[in-house]
Amino acid sequence: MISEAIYLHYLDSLLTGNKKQCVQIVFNLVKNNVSMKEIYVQLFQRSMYRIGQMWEKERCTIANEHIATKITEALLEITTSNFMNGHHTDKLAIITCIDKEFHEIGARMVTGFFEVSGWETLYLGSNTPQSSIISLIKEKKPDVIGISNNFYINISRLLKLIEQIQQVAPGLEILVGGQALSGGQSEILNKFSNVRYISSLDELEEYISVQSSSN
Ligand code: B12
Repeated sequence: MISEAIYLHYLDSLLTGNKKQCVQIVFNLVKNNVSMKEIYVQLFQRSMYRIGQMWEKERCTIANEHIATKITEALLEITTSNFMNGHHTDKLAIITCIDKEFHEIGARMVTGFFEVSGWETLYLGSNTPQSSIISLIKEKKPDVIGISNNFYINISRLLKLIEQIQQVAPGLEILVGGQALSGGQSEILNKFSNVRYISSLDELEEYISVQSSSN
């Protein structure tokens, strides 16, 4: 559990662009055996959601948000590397955002969970054209594909991508996450087989643990 004082110190450092202070706060948490999930959710996710609210109310600038995003992305890489433990499975996860989806921090977190569980991962990040995702699936034949969709405008692109994936790789398990489908919207995925909406990192952790122990 990350205390309110640490969170507020981190948020303030993020908003003032004090990367060194942010790094120090995260290093101290890692040293004190705080879990990767707690750092991801209680520090990175919470602060970025807060910055989203502030941005909406014009209580911070786009520049503040961009700086915070860049610091968070750097810290995500550093933090995840700290939790790698040499564990290895032969399973492959491809994690991507859909075409025209620019929010990639959630997808990076999801990749981090697969990485520390020993999976091979291919992380494509934001704004990936549908045709490239399809080619990669055909070439790499992953065990699972994770798709991130945060901006509601992109839901139709998500549905088209799922339809195409199911044509080229009928049995492939598809995980979908992100804020566009939170709050009950994920029901539109019920018509697809092999598609699972994952609403939290707790649920993702559970999924990976079950899959990692199966052949
Ligand atoms: C940073 C940011 C940006 C950055 C993104 C940069 C980057 N490199 O990622 C930039 C500047 C590009 C941006 C652009 C825009 N943004 Co913006 N952005 C944000 C902000 C502040 C933070 C996003 C973030 O990193 N969150 C933290 C991560 C960790 O959370 P997450 O993505 O939800 O991920 C978690 C879960 O959802 C889940 N998950 C996510 N993906 C997946 C995938 C799988 C497979 C699984 C299992 C789980 C999973 O796991 C994660 C961990 O728990 C949010 C505020 C918010 N509430 O998030 C707004 C927000 C997402 N943006 C918003 C908007 C409206 C926009 C713009 C339209 C603004 C504009 N007018 O241009 C554009 C849209 C661009 C586009 N086409 O995508 C809205 C979206 C509303 C909606 N739901 O549609 C938000 C909510 C802001 C708001 N309050 O209105 N944005």
